[in-house]
Amino acid sequence: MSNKKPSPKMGTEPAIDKKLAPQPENDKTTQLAAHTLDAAGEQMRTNTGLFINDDQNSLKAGDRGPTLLEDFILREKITHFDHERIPERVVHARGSGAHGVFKLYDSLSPVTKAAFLNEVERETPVFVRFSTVAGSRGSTDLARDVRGFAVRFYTPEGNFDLVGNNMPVFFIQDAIKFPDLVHAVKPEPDNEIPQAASAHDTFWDFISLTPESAHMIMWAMSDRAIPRSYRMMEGFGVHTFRLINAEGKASFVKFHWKPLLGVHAVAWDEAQNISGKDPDFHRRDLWDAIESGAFPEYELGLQIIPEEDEFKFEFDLLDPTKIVPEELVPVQRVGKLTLNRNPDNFFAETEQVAFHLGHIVPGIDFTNDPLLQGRLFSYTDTQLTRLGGPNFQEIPINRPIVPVHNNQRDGFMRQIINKGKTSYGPNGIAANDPQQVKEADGGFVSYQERIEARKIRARSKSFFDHFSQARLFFNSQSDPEKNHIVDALTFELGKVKLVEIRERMLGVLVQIDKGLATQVAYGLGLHLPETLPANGHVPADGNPEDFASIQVEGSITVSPALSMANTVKDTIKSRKIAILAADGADSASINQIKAALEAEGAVVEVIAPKLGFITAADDTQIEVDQSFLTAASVLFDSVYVAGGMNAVATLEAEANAVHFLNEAFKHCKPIAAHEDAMQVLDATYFSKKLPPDFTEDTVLSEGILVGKTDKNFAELFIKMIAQHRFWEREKPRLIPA
Ligand code: HDE
Repeated sequence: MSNKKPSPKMGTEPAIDKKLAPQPENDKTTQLAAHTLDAAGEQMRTNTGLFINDDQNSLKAGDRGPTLLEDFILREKITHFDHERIPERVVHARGSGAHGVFKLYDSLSPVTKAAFLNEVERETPVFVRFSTVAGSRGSTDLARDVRGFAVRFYTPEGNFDLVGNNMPVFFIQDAIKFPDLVHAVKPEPDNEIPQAASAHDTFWDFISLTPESAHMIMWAMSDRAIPRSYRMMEGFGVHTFRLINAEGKASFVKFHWKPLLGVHAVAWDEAQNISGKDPDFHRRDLWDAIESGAFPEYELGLQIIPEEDEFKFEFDLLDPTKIVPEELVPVQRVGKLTLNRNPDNFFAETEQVAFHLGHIVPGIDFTNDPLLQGRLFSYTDTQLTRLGGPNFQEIPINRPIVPVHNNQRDGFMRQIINKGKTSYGPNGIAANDPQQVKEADGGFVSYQERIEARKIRARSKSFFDHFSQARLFFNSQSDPEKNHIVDALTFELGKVKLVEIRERMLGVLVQIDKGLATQVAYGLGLHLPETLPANGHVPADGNPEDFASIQVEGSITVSPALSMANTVKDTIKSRKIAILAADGADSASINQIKAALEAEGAVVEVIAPKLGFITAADDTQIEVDQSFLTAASVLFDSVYVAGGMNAVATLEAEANAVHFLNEAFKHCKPIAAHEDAMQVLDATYFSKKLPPDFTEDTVLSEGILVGKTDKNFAELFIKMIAQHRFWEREKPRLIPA
């Protein structure tokens, strides 16, 4: 294999920024380089190393005759092609990966002995895969869905995988229900419809009979399920884990990832549009950001709970349908993850990476969360089918950065050549090598939890409060966020064909919030039901009353940390802004606004009726990035309309430009225009809703700015973009979906 360092290459699609950022190396990427090939300047060979003279014509008996079986070059090429596909992941099939590094702020040795959480000077290599859950590999990125947020740390003590989601709770409390949940959400088995969507009968049938899903349903129907970017979503380990320090003292822990760009979403109508305009939207966004040097950053957050506080809360720490509100246990930010390198090869890295929440290191351990316990079995098991056998840990992306010695041998596609006669222990022939490792020297020892129990199939009564945190989540949302939840539920249940499922679901919602249930019922043309749905986890010989949901008085009723309205809104870094222009545009103001936005790290594209260049009023040439045909407002965060008499006349008459603005308004995006461009805004449907003036107050509440493009204008525009969206605009419910 060649050791040539692969040079980062641009994708075939235009990148956000044409300058390539340096793609840093770390211990893992250096290890991968030994397995990486670059064909630049090389000659073609068969897999056995033979130089190939003709790769374009098969071997025939005469140029019009039959192809000969003898043609081993043809056979090799076709055979390899025939077997290129592997099964996609049974869930989380659609995903995107990136390399990066994790740096700790301060040693966490008081709570954990994990080396990568103790040594401040260490840069731990990381590989991350973001994903949707329900869709196939080729499905849209913008489905309403949970996002996977799987992080592998290549530590000196082996791989630690934090296989989380962008929502802190889950639909079910026990792993035994996972196949049911996934069968219900996946396309229906008779006709394989719908793809990457939960808006269908089987999903809501299951959910309406599974009240433990109520809290997760609130998250899944919120805007968290349609993120603006993988770079703008939180991550959560979901389960309660354990940290263990060098003295053997354990604490409970919840893992969080906090994105430095804040948590932002798109609108549902926008999501549906993006699915058509650019179904790779999130994948492209991540790739382009890393290529251009706008490296995604997240802080690792820990909620640490002393072991003695296990029973201090009104919920059970082992219940994965519950959060520990940040107001009860603050999230301490302990280090930073930076994604700074795109993979060289999607299949070799992103597709073949095999995460497993069972990949832990000394200093981290599990709890008895029954969802967690079932996952411990599933992740290795699924790789045996997906990656074809027990040697998947030898695939370069899966290897730890430390050498592996043990007595496991053989199996399909074994890569390592183990020397010596012994593959067993104890052995005398090889001095009992490889040796077991003492705990004091880093050998892993499971946490010695004391357990005294009877073997029973049951669920703890402490898991039966299904609604108070669902209510906490709903109550903590801003008004626009609440409206979005109502709309999402009305949409999803509106797609359900069986009325009894809709009714049953209203019976769940009414237990969360009567106002919410009433609004959804209105949209569905139904009345709130008198009877509540049965609880799906009653065993065949169980008494339903023993399994009825219980209501617990929560110690807090509102948690500001749960609302995206309270997220970071002080940056426009990597936001995409469209400048609508045409021949005759005012170049000075375009250049000024472009420079001001780019200085803040935004990505600006000029969009015009055709590609090439526009000739500005002063006869200078301005390069066009996209034409109205290929661009779409849903692919941008904000829009500026250029001035210049002729340009404005063209844009006013250009249906695509007016549509661009109408859509940007509908999706609550900041809109700015040169004062000469007022007539373009007059052509939009929102012209009647333009604020009477463009003072700082109206601009920052309405998200529309028209004026002379000077320094003040640019500053205000930047503040507007940092706000992300002006959801209040939807309030009078006048915006069409
Ligand atoms: Fe997973 N999950 N899961 N899951 N999960 C998989 O493993 C499973 C759960 C999560 O980017 C599979 O390698 C069970 C919760 C992510 O490669 C599989 C249960 C959370 C990914 C599997 C859960 C997750 C997976 C499919 C219920 C958030 C993608 C392919 C007990 C904490 C990882 C694979 C990647 C993938 C099983 C529930 C996160 C089948 C049985 C809760 C991010 O093993």
